[in-house]
Amino acid sequence: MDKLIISACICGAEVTKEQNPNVPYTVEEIVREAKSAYDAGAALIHLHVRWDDGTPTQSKERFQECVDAIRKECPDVIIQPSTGGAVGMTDLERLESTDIVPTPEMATLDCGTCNFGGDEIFTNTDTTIENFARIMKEKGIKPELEVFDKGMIDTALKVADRKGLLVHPMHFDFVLGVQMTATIRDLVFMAESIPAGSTWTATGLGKNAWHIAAATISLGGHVRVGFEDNLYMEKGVLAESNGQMVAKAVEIAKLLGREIATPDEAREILSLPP
Ligand code: KMH
Ligand code: ZN
Repeated sequence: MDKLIISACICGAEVTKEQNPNVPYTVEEIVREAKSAYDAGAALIHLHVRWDDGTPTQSKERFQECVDAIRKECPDVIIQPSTGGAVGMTDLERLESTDIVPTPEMATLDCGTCNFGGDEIFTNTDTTIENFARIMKEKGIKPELEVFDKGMIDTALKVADRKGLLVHPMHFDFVLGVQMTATIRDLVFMAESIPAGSTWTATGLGKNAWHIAAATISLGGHVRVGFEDNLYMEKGVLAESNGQMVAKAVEIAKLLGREIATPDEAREILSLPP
């Protein structure tokens, strides 16, 4: 089994300080959270950014500022900007995060449209997916294929892979508990539904975070934890930092006998250039 890559989704676009005061908004807070995750064992930071008042943004300038500041504290960490942004953003806005310098090693590529709670719809048409895949391929960015259910794996293959827009091996992130239930049966179903040779990460939203992490570590997948997906260490106990959640994932891995990948080991596992 490969060493375990821990991704930290430190900020997100939806969670707020009202829900957990440790959710970062400012550049300083985002760097604090990235460093806490990195110091605890995260090899990869999945990055959204905010304006100081908490409003999510895909501003290229804000991404550049945050990435430059994170880089000073976490010199070798893999930084993976979101191209999902927040519900309602245009495709052009969302792609701004890929325009930073140097070009990011990875970025997310969301592979379908889904309900996002209440009246919110996170829209990713086939045209959007194809365009994002083409742009990432042209720029040499490895997409993390965000899939919220099995149909999105099929969509990624139909819309992008069959047109030669995805470089193999592919990397998927299973986001369970938004559109699809977060059961172990579903996790195994997802892991068995991706093309042979692909790598995968999984995350369980909210109360699903920890059983999905434990099962994923056992199955040989990689794990994503952080404020974007979950604000609690356990029922009723708010997380103090992303680092605290990464440390819990490290502890589970240790109990299960799985070693943790450094950023450079993660690059090798994900077939990223060294
Ligand atoms: N905030 C969601 C609308 C991604 O980062 O690519 C989209 C999202 C997925 O978080
Ligand atoms: Zn995200």
